[in-house]
Amino acid sequence: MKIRVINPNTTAAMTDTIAQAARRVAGPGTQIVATQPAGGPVSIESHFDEAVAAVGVAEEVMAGERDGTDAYVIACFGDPGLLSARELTRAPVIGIAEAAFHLAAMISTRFSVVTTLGRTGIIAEHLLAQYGFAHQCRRVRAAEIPVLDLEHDPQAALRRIIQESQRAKEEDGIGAIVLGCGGMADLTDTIAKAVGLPVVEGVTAAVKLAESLVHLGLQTSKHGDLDFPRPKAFAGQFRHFSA
Ligand code: 2AL
Repeated sequence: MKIRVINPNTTAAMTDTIAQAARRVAGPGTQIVATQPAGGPVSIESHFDEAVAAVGVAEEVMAGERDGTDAYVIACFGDPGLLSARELTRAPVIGIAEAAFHLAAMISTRFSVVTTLGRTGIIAEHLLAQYGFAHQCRRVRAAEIPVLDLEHDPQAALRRIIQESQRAKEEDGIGAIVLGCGGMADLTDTIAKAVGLPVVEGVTAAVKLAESLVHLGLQTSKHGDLDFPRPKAFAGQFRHFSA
């Protein structure tokens, strides 16, 4: 089975981190194809970044359709372009935030999210409400590190994430931590050991859920709103999306 893991930002080093985490958990029959859009923001830390990145995600799904892809993972914690990606394929498409929330809710009654910057917390809160997990999540916390610090200053970033996770354990009355960034995919075990709580990370969670859906023969429903978009003309820089 071929799973295309899309890093929605354009930082190749982060795509590598995500690819390694995905390959570590993938089953023996699974090929991980890790990609990133040709254009777009180097990191996703705002609603604007997300809006631009969502177009890149759609283009990566279109490329995956020409490449015989069995499932897709959107490896950014805002799940940018998740529903539009689902319209473009029959293959399952899984966002790392939704994957992490589902698994965290299966191993705890309450969890907290530890993400990068405080200003992106609202994105996770919107997703928790949209997906129906608002009640299980006690708090969305921020380590206050820019996303690219995970690549440029990983030791300092790790210290801040562990600090915030420890605070979550002491103050939030939770059973598990959810890591709120694709770039944290390699930190799960270290944080779990340091904090003494189960730590759920979305890239690995999404790969295992994608494998499960493919094994079960479950595909994205084309009955209703997730059907392929109605063919139409697109103008200007989006001409290539025209039917
Ligand atoms: C993210 C993420 O996962 N990748 C990225 O560029 N921005 N979201 C986040 N909350 O840090």
